[in-house]
Amino acid sequence: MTEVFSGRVAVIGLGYIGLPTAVALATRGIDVVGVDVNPATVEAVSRGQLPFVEPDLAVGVSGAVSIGRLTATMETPEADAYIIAVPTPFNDDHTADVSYIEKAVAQIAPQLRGGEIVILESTSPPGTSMGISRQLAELRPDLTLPHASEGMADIYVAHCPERVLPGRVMIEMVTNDRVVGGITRRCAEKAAAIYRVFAQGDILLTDAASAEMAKLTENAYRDVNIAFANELSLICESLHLDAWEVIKMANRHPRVNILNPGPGVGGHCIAVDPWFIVGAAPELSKLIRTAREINDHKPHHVAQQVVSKASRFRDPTIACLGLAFKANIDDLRESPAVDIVEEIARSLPDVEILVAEPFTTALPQRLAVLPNLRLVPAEKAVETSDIVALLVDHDQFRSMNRSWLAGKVVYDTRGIWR
Ligand code: SAJ
Repeated sequence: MTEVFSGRVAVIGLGYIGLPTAVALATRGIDVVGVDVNPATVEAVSRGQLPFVEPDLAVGVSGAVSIGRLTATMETPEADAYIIAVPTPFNDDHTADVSYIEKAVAQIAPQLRGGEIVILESTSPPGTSMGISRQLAELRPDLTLPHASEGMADIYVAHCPERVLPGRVMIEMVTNDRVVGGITRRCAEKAAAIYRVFAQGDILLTDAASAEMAKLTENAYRDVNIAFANELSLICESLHLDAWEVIKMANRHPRVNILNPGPGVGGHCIAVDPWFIVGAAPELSKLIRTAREINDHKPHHVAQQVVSKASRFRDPTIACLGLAFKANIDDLRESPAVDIVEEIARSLPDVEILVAEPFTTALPQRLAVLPNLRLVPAEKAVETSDIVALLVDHDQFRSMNRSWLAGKVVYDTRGIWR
């Protein structure tokens, strides 16, 4: 018979992944304790409120808290299952920083009585789940951990990477297929029983390192595809061709599917995860490394194109439309648009730059310190400017009255006004 979990779950890290996972479980009748180091997050969730913006999540959090299934705390409690969803940033040398995972594991260890499962959801380099099993073995020599046992272990350890797209998290959390990798087969089965509570997609069982590598591969694949598009866009620009037209034509071939060029690749996943593969096999990851370098170079190229267009004017004003890392979200962190605006403003300190971002009311600190930058509504930015740089394909910019652009020098990095 298919195993379905019942018991208490502690979700460590109430961020973009942990909180939706906690809500998905709690709204289906599981007792969930959310754990976070940030007191403001714990307070917000305890009141049934959202610490960040994500469609459909607010109603889920308030519902789960009001029915008493979701609580939040700063202390790791006793539970039957632990889901770790903390950040894995990278260090300056692009190696993964797994210190948040190690801290979470150190806090779980004293709570274990035997029989619990510890699931890593954070995107991590191959071998990280095995590292959790080893760390637990060191901290709890009284327990048998799965890496050290052919037969029954006291504790189960698995990796179940999330693959939800920001902006569609609550839908994709339920409908996406899930990869569940265990240190042993039994670990994978135990973990799958938890995701079966809410997942409607297939649950695919594998080993922990393959699950870790599969997740990194998904984002590296997308990064390489975008790098191909970005390289094409530079080539087309130099040949005075429209890259979007070329890609649109090529994509009509039944086996070609090139993604869109843009101002660079932002966010916390695609621009980060490929480095974990490079870190695991530096000599062999030539294409993956080059793709990262191509995508990382694109914001600089865009900024310098805008700067060179400005040299055609005596006293130009520049409009930069969009700061978010992608369309229709409010997340300005790790955004190529922010890098571009900063580089333009620093390269042209005497030029007024009007920035429009419908999803924010204040410039991020890095930009707020620059005296030649101002945040204004899109219409005003465009109206007052000689040069318009389109950096984010927000719906608001897509549907903008094109007649506003008449007579302006337009640099459309997303190909939405072609
Ligand atoms: N971008 C382009 N051209 C494109 C598509 C995207 O330049 O054709 C840019 C976007 O503007 C953005 C960046 O790439 O700056 C990343 O955006 P995204 O929408 O591709 O991805 P994320 O970072 O929001 O989410 C990704 C997703 N991974 C894949 O689609 C393989 C998501 O499913 C993962 O769960 C998420 O990473 C994650 O958490 O790893």
